[in-house]
Amino acid sequence: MTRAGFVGLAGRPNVGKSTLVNAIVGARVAIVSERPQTTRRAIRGVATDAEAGWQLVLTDLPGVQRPRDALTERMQRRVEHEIADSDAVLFVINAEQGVGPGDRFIARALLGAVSAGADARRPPVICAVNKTDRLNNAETAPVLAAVGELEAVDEVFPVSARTGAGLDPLIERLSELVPEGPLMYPPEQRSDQPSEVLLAELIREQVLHRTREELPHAVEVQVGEVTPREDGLTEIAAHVWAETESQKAILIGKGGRKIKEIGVAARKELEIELGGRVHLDLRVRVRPRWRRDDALLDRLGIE
Ligand SMILES: Nc1nc2c(ncn2[C@@H]2O[C@H](COP(=O)(O)OP(=O)(O)OP(=O)(O)O)[C@@H](O)[C@H]2O)c(=O)[nH]1
Ligand SMILES: [Mg+2]
Repeated sequence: MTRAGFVGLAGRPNVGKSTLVNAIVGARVAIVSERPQTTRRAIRGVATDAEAGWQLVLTDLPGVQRPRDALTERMQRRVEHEIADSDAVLFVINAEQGVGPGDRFIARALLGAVSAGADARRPPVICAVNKTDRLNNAETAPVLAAVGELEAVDEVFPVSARTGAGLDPLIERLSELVPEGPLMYPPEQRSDQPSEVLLAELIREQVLHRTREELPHAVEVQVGEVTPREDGLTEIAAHVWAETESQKAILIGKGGRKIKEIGVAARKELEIELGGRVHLDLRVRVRPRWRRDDALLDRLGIE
């Protein structure tokens, strides 16, 4: 009999949840950046060991924070739902920063969410103490001890999503925690995202790497036409939205330099993803207050 189930990610922004999901899945399903609040949508990453007979469906989620607008409110609601419906929770903490008030807040929320389920079933909370590559063993030990003190946490695993250290025992444990049942996705599938969403996210990742201050949060990318040509080149048209004219001007840059730089970098990533040459047409548009526009968030698939 195979085992298969859902693992919901929880943790403050920027602790490395998406990096960890990519590392466990073994493919890039979620974008990663040094900016907090990179992840906006719940993304399922699928890790399968067909030989051992298990499948983990990892739900990468936005970092938990105080909601500020329709976008962050949706992000928060989604997190609570996903966590309550999981077979196990993977709670990620940044080893470098140790256990802080934000982590305690999430730990309390997890205790509430996991015991408030209709059948009062409590999914186990496994804590990954991430970024251990930044610390030595003597520095890591007190963090592990502090995490062990959290009431919500059942088990603790020190890991580095970046180097892969500590991942095998964590994955093995998670595979034991999901229930017996048939695999939910074909073994070769890595994610449930529609292709245009992943492509748009790869473009947004390059915007995040190349902009500062309020811009990373104000930008959204939508991929429109994707046209494979006979000669093997794929034409991709995408809109990059900013919220104000001044943000638009920064995105475009002097003489169009900034958007060109973003376009060149994004094209390379899209070519890796699609395994062929890409022509990318990026248009910058202003869309005032898109983060507060419920109808638009629906269309963008941010539920
Ligand atoms: N040194 C080190 N850096 C890491 C590790 N894991 C993630 N990072 C870095 O931490 C930053 C945040 O990583 P993300 O995976 O985007 O974090 P997240 O928790 O998904 O963030 P949000 O989506 O904003 O909630 C990036 O710059 C990563 O490269 C790790 O194990 N070691
Ligand atoms: Mg993320």
